Amino acid sequence: MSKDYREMWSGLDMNIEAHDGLLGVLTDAYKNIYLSQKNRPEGMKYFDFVISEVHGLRIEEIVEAKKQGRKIIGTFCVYVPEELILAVDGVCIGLCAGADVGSDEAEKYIPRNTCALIKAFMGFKLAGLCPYIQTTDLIVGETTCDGKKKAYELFDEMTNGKMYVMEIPNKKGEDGKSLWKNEVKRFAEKLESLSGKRITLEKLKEASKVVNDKRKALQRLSLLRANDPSPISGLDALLINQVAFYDDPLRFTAKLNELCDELDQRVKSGAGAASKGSPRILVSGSPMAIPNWKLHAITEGSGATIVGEESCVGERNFRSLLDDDFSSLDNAMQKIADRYMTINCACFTPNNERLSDIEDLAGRLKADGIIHYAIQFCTPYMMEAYKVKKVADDIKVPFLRIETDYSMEDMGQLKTRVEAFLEMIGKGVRV
Ligand code: BJ8
Repeated sequence: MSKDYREMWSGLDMNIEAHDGLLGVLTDAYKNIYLSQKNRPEGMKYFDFVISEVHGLRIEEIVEAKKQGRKIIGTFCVYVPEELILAVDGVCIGLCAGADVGSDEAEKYIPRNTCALIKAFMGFKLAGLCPYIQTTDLIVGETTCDGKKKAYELFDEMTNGKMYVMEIPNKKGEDGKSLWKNEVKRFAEKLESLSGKRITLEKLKEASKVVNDKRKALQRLSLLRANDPSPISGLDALLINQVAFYDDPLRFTAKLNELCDELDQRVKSGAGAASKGSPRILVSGSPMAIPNWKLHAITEGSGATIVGEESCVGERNFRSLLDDDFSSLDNAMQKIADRYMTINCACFTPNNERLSDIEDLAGRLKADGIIHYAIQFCTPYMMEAYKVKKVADDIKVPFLRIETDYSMEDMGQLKTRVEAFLEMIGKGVRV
């Protein structure tokens, strides 16, 4: 970190000693997993810097924004419309956590067999380790999986009433869509009353451009990964997708486009993260919040390249743009509601669109294998793995199903399974 931020963290009521310990562990993990990679693009230096300052400079910026009267809105789901937050000049921050921290504390409130993502966001709060949660004015939850829904009730207590929950339907029929449009409007009103600012058509158009530009840059990165060799490792691409939830959106988009310019050149010269012809893997399933790099580290450490993530920290976040040609505010709310309904989360039933997405993506990225990743106890994605396997069988792409948590205990076992899978792909054996 560029300077000592302890005073700022104390002001945010964090546990400084435990936080120092966490930063030490994360710095070592980052060195081992990220900085040891070979042939990284120069443009990754920016993202390395962002990570080195993820609890430092970025928090300082957010604290400053707060002093200027901007509202800080924390979210846990890509269903929460970022455009609305930006339209009231708010700062939108993803709060999902990807490290096994504070689980013991979390388990005093929630069952042991809760998914690691939920345990982690609670654990980070209870252990006083997340400066983002501490800066928020509002934390937006959603009625997606049962674990999250019930956890938000407890999180509301833990954060002294900061929670606001959007109702997301379970089905995408006409009733569900109309419920969702009302929820989008209700959220817009909530943001207006919180910030004291009106959402005008002009503001919404500006905000939509910012978010669409970010999505376009992420789409550009995704398309570049379709090359053989991919000009960037899956680990680096995953990191960029994770940083997309924290960084200032304008700066993020500019830096990502700069990186993509460099990747264009790498494609022309045939430079890649791994050698041409190495196995290309599509990962599909539960989201991987920062610093959950486990599966990518194992898979790429075994000689494959991860070329895409059918995940909310990945394609589901940026796949569709918002049609921002609004004719009125009501029309804008409709278009926002429609755009978010195109996200194909396993919390919906049925969710066959996700299967088509996976088929399309596997084809476009020329995937040699699909690894289905579910966080242990994430029932929606664990259940859908069966149907995803059927798709993989239909398109004759080898399939591996993995369920794991954030601990490192099963690293050896996972590595053995992934290596065996890659070996089979290499031999052309169906699994
Ligand atoms: S749109 S995937 S971001 S809900 S891993 S907490 S599902 S038990 S995160 Fe998600 Fe929105 Fe859907 Fe995407 Fe529950 Fe599963 Fe845990 Fe999960």
